[in-house]
Amino acid sequence: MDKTALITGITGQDGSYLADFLLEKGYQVHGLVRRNSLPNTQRIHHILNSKYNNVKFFLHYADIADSGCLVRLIGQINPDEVYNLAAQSHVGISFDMPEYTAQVTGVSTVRLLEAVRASGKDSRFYQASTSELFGGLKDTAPQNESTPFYPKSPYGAAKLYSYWITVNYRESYDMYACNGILFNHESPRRGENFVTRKITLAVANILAGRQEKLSLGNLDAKRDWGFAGDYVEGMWLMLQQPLPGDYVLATNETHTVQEFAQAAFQVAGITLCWEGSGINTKGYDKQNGRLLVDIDPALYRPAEVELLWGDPAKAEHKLGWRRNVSFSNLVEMMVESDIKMVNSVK
Ligand code: NAP
Ligand code: G4F
Repeated sequence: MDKTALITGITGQDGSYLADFLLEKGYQVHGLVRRNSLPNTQRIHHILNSKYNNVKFFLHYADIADSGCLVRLIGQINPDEVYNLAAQSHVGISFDMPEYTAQVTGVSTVRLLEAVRASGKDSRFYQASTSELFGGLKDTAPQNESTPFYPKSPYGAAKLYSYWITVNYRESYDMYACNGILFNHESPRRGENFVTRKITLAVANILAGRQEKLSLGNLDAKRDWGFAGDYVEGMWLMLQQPLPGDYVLATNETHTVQEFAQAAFQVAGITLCWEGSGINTKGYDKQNGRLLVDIDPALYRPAEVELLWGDPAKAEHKLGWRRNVSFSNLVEMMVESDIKMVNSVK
């Protein structure tokens, strides 16, 4: 019989790729969608218009902060696998909404775990943990499953609770529950206010004459950026093992925000040359001297994670997981997709 999966956060970047992946594998996929005043299903539009809709693909209105609907949904669907991807996932915004982030990104995980436990079914549980857990460690890199945690934001602190409550339910109730400690992963479906997508969209808009320049915050932060499509396979692999565990997924490479911007403009044929440092940094088009990148100090965070660089050796050895898309291919994929998208809008 086909397996059944429930995905919270199905309308997000990862949820949409995971739904594609599981449907391809023959799963029946259920997604939890929250009510919005405008449709929030753009990333799964292609599935809603496919042969899968209402046959193998079902959406349910619910909210991860509402225990009643979680208990009801798990009871109705009886999933073999539950992927908990829903979150207020923006680190910068978590400083503006710390209590809300604690509720949605932290406490909601125990709501869902309790709903699974109350159902009495042996659903396998995936928790979307994050490299932000390592946040404040400057000298420990690359980071792996044994690296100590030191979150640097309300988002990181909320995810720390989710990480440990997942481990706690595994140990206390013998649940098959896993944490995927995922380093940054991006794609053409990435939200527009994360730095990679903000950059690739700006390149496309500048090229089309629709934007004058790009303003960024901290250019020196380093991130380990992979492709989201590769990472959803790792989530699934974690739930197919004889025993549950916690795994880092990463590329084992790190790049600064400035390097990402340089590479993205280069895909569009623009070489940036840089002047100044810190908040006075400016990026000019080498060919004509036009100012294309500057710094908006308001985009700096109250506390910054300077270095993320992950070691995925455990996932590679135990799960057989590999990333397929390189840094340069990722940048190229995102810029090209945004150029196509911007050009298609009249
Ligand atoms: P995303 O694009 O921001 O998607 C978040 C999803 O959560 C969206 O579907 C969103 O719904 C949903 N959501 C938010 N609040 C909700 C609520 N109260 N009730 C129900 N659904 C709610 O994030 P992502 O990049 O796909 O990341 C997926 C998960 O992995 C998140 O938990 C994130 O924190 C974690 N993570 C991401 C990365 C990364 O680099 N992408 C790395 C490590 C961990 P709407 O569409 O309605 O907003
Ligand atoms: O793209 P970001 O907002 O991603 P961040 O903070 O690393 O968080 C993402 O990855 C985490 C995994 O490590 C996830 F858990 C989390 O859910 C999310 O998906 O920022 C990346 C870096 C930061 O250092 C930020 O300060 O870019 C810097 N940055 C510089 N200018 C900017 C900007 N970030 C944003 N969002 N916007 C800017 O203009």
